[in-house]
Amino acid sequence: MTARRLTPPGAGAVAVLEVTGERARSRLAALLGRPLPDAGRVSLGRLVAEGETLDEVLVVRRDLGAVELHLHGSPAVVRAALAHLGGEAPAAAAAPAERALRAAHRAPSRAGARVLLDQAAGAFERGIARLAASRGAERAELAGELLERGRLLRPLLQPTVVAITGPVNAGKSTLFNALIGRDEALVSDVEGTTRDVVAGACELDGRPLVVLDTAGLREIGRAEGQAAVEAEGMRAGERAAARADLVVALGAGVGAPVQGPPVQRLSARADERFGQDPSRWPEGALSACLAPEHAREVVAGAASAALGWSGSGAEVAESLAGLSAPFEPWMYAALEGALAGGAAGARLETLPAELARSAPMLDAAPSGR
Ligand SMILES: Nc1nc2c(ncn2[C@@H]2O[C@H](COP(=O)(O)OP(=O)(O)OP(=O)(O)O)[C@@H](O)[C@H]2O)c(=O)[nH]1
Ligand SMILES: [Mg+2]
Repeated sequence: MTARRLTPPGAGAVAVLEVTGERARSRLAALLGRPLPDAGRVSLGRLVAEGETLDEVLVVRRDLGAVELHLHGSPAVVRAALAHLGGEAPAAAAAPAERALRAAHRAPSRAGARVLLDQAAGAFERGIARLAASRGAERAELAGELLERGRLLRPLLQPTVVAITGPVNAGKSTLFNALIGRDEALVSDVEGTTRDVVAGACELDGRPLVVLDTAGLREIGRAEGQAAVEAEGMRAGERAAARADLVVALGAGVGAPVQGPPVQRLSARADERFGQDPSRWPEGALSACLAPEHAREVVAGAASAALGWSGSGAEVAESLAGLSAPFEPWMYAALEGALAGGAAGARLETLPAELARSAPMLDAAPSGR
């Protein structure tokens, strides 16, 4: 019997261990002093070892056969439980359905979790079986469909990094706060308020984002003292923007255009120039102060245009319901590689086996921690 953590190392409200191996169920039942619940059921129990109660736990028998123990999330309790459960298992290779289930546990969006749960429930395997049963041009077509679904799914599983740039006082931090829904970045009418790159997570139209607020750009004279600090902040902002998936540039461009990611120019503080009624503002104008919800919509529209998104995350999940979709980055690369060789290519021949292979969990905790 061994156990492996399904939750990340460290303290938390709960820690979930998956218990597997020889006689795991009977030995676990002995530690709990009662039979395990039936498959698909949950029960409350006490984990007792050598007469000492380690924790009150939820025992979950998953349909896939594994048993989960949901402990309280103290690292000391988890260490003691692991010691009595046969130690921590090294990360084992898992089939795609199992990996999809694990990925669903930590999916950054509801829509993404929904598609992953479908993959865990058999959609992925059905798609691979169809692929395996096909030949030549038909297989290339099926692989093309899989790749297209992967492209739709990816922004639901991997946050899109959006950097907000522009001159000082453009309203970047105000927009940042409106997007993440909290007043986290400092806002003031002092030019050069933001120095560090500030990151915040949010969902926009059901897609997960990481938004970066950056230092405002302006010409500064001699780079000494405070000015040197501000100049360093501007450079940090430019580096962050160059690595982002999308740059939202507020106001007329000051400084060089960013290399790399697509840039959408929007005009902030629209109330000051166009009045109080958002329906009268030109396209791309926003006021995160006066109309934060409208500002979120404007950014969502800009992101969709630049990144080729169509529909909301929930609509994408709906369109993929019950269909197989690749969900790990290497799967997209495998599909692209196989398709690049054409319908008669050797990689298309081996593609079904390649996609169906077992692989380690991406988030496996290093053993010994
Ligand atoms: N009227 C109006 N004022 C705004 C709007 N957005 C921001 N402001 C004001 O503009 C000033 C600057 O806003 P910030 O969000 O701090 O601007 P910033 O671009 O982050 O500035 P730096 O960090 O200095 O580069 C503050 O006084 C805000 O209250 C808006 O939509 N309408
Ligand atoms: Mg700012």
